Amino acid sequence: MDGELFPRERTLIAPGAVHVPDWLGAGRQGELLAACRAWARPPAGLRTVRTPGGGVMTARQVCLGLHWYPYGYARTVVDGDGAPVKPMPAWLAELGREAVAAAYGDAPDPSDPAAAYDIALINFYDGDSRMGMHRDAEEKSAAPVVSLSLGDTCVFRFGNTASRGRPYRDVELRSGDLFVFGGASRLAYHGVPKVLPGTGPRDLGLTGRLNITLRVGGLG
Ligand SMILES: O=C(O)CCC(=O)C(=O)O
Repeated sequence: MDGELFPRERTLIAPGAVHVPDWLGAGRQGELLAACRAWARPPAGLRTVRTPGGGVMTARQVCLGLHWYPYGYARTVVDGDGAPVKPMPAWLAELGREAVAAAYGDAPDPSDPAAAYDIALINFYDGDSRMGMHRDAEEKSAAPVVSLSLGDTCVFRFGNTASRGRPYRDVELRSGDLFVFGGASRLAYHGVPKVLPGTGPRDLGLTGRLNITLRVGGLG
């Protein structure tokens, strides 16, 4: 947001969980948004996700590298049009590596330094979309999850590894913010209880919110 009295600070939210405000500049956000628009097109484009229990996720999703569905990974959109998942671009994998370095700074992630980011989940929130508390537990790698936000601000709820309930912390994620969670927090429950409509940067040209999470699958 323009006109902030004090710059927002990089903050350790929980052990291994770091919020880096304004990590992506306006130019980088615009490039990512253009890429998301291309990825969202069919085949293997943006889809509505249904859970085995009959639930429907209000945030729509598109995947790169490997296709996530509740609750596993596949090479094709097994719960959609059946098309092969789009590839994970090398530049996006590199952005994941840079994000981890930015978040952890002088204390590099010890989980798997050679791990390459090979999966992206892109979530699109419009209207009243939100995401319930869940863990990212289908990966076989302990490498940190990298989360990038574009567009409208959201309340990101970051909890504990034992349950969906308290203790948790609510963090405001704005366009360009980075959030990385690894180490002791890699399997923490997290979710998005609220998106604040109309709060994104006007120049970006996005109505709603996009979140890009980068993960290391370790799935061979
Ligand atoms: O939209 C977000 O910030 C969170 C997304 C998320 O939790 C996920 O993709 O697993």
